[in-house]
Amino acid sequence: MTAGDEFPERLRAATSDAAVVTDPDMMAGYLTDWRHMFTGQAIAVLRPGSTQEVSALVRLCAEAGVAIVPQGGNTGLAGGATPQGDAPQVILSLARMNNIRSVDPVGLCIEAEAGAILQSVREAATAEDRLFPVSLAAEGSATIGGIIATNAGGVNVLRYGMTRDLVLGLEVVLADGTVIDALRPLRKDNAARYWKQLFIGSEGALGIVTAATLRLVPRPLHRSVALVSVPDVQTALSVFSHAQTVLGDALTAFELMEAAALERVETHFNLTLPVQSGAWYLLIEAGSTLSGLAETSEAMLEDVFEKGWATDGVVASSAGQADHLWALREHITEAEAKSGRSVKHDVSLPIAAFPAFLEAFGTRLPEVEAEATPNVFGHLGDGNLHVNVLLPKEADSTGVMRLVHDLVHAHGGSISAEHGLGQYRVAEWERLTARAEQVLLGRIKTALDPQGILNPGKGLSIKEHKAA
Ligand code: FAD
Ligand code: 2HG
Ligand code: ZN
Repeated sequence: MTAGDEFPERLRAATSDAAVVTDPDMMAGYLTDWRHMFTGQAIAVLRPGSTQEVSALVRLCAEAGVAIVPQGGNTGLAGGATPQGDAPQVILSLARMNNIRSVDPVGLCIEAEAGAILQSVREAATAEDRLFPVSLAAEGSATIGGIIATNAGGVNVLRYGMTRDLVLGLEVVLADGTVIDALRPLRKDNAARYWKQLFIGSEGALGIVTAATLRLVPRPLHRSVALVSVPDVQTALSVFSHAQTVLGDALTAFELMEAAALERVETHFNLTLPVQSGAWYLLIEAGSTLSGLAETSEAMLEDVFEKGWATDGVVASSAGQADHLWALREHITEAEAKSGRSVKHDVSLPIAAFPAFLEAFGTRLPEVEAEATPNVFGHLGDGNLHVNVLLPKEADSTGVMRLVHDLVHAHGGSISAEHGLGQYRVAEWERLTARAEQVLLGRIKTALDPQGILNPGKGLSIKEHKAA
């Protein structure tokens, strides 16, 4: 991997010493992903302090034909922020660009730089009695640029949509270094056509997000959180349907977890499950600015018990208890990581298809890998479950992944609901995505990044997808 020994010096000369890291020890943490599945190589880690520096660095990389791997908090679960292959490349970390520039509680928006930590943005909104709704277990490290580049979901999609639905304005640096500044906080802007949407969810393969104007919502003052156990997923869907009927727009989260997933949390963390005797558990949250929520939520849960759907349950009676119930849910990913090797499947399906899908999965998994252990949980209300599988060290993961993705395909679903393709799912995406769709995306890629220097080897940047 080389672009000439003097290349880092040229980058430094155009920016500053702080913006170009070449010390191997300082670079190490940027070269491996959160799951420790992928490790790549890079000439340098670039840490620009401003949009102008990002532009200058990208321009020099484009001239030298050096590929750029954008990186935010490095919490992605698909290896998208880790260099792939032998081509000369640099990591471009947005970490130093972490200012929250303004919060407008009347216009309901917040402007932040790409490296701003999601949790800080949520706290800045709360300080003005507003809510930035994207919430996920990695929010203490994930960045605004990262959630935009992955179109992150999280636990509030049911009510507020995915990150895409919350971006009003964007500032982006294109593959040739051009800066597009469109941080306008407008809710209605047909003059901008649709270009912003191209960058959201494109995993750093079309441009580098340097700042964004995000939509805020009024902060629900009343909150109700319950954990209930149900015997099966079909029953979970009955509870979901009833919760929607009774709570309507107030329903903000409807999460499903299998018992074994929570048992792993209890094993690895000091957290105790306050509900017993379920094969599956539901974490249900409702929020409202209006009073009367607690009564409505309790009435809904009483119905659920009367109908015989729930076997046990608890309603949080304090903010601390609510946080405890959420902690059980939010520690599943880390408990899985502590349990050994796993194959992750980030599946979305038409929601009614889940019972049949999971039954087929349960029957066929042992046929493919006798030692496999499922770890299923996720955002049932969004039609998105993480159908993860724990495997012994030596077992072959390809057959398991193919089984799950073939079932997803057969049930009309998607193999990446919220985590993205990264380098983890590219081959499967190519296998299962219609050629015409791949060529369409190749044309967009070629138009925006003709040299193919933005995040090669991840999703959109695959050479074969370039239009002939
Ligand atoms: P990174 O990991 O650094 O990068 C992710 C991708 O975005 C890469 O392709 C990278 O090249 C690109 N990128 C990063 N910054 C920029 C930029 N400024 N411009 C252009 N491209 C950029 N995800 C969910 O959707 N829902 C969840 O509920 C969820 N829960 C999680 C829980 C845990 C414990 C962990 C570890 C991860 C979870 N994730 C979840 C995945 C991850 O947190 C999200 O994908 C997050 O959006 C990544 O943000 P990041 O700043 O860490 O991005
Ligand atoms: C969640 O829903 C995240 O907690 C992570 O999307 C899922 O670990 C996973 O596979
Ligand atoms: Zn998730």
